[in-house]
Amino acid sequence: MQISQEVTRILGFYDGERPGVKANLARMLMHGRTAGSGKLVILPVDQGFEHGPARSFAPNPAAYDPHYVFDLAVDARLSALAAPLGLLSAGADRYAGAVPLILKANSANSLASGDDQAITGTVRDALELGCSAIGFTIYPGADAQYAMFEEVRASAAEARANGLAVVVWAYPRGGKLSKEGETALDVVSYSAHMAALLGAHIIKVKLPSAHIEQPEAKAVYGSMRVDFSLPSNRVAHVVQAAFAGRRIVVFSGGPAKDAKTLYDEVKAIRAGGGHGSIVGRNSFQRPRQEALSMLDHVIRIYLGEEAGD
Ligand code: FBP
Repeated sequence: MQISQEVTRILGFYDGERPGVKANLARMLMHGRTAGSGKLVILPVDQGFEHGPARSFAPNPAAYDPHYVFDLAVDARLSALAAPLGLLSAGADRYAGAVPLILKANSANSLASGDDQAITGTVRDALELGCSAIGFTIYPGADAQYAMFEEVRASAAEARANGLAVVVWAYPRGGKLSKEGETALDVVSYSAHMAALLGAHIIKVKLPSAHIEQPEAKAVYGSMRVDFSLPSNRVAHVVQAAFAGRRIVVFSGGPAKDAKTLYDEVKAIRAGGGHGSIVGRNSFQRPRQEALSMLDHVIRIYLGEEAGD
């Protein structure tokens, strides 16, 4: 297989990285419908941990079955499937080689009161499952953030030493952040930057709003003379915060929404130079055919195949 020019360009951003890590980044970037384009469309299914099974799967009960989500990722020809240990273990053998896997290695749950995480998977687990990458969530702003950073740094070092790429879900919350602040432009870009500083190869954030949370940042943003009312400019700013585009940044789908809203967001991600989407609830909570056609549309937007894009 030839690695496309665009993927070669992106891999060049990871100067000095181990060949195994680069090969695994290439494995995801050269897989599925977006192969070679430099874009990633990933299916994350860790919401059973984060939100509980009923909130996650009751809207489309077929998705309670791990094989269903493997089939969805394979049939939609996505770049990767990201999930916790148990879910991946339930399908990694049967679907070996069918779709790159990302082991989501820490998890929170909605029954807890604080914003903290447990380590729920290891580098050894990821290697045994044949994963391309290992993923961690950090909660910048949370009271437990420093312990989380240290855990991620240690596990990321071990992952890289074993040739695995590292994905960081950067989800600001807790501490002195307001609810609105969790998706504020300054806070999301700050979090993406910290994920890059922690050694993430791929950074996952929520689409930022135009709100600026930190009083100290307001003057700086005001002086930038960029129209941050435009979602694409906000995406471009987050990508800039991730080492001036030298790190892959993908944006989450969020709670289920109508298809047009989702497509408009994807158009903004593409226009702003984002590297793709990680779309969970908006895909597996829809009936299978509807999910496949929605993902097809998302991919066509990224590939520039949609009229008007
Ligand atoms: P969605 O597309 O369903 O938003 O999934 C992306 C994701 O990052 C999941 O991996 C994670 O479980 C979820 O978002 C967390 O969402 P929230 O912060 O709203 O609890």
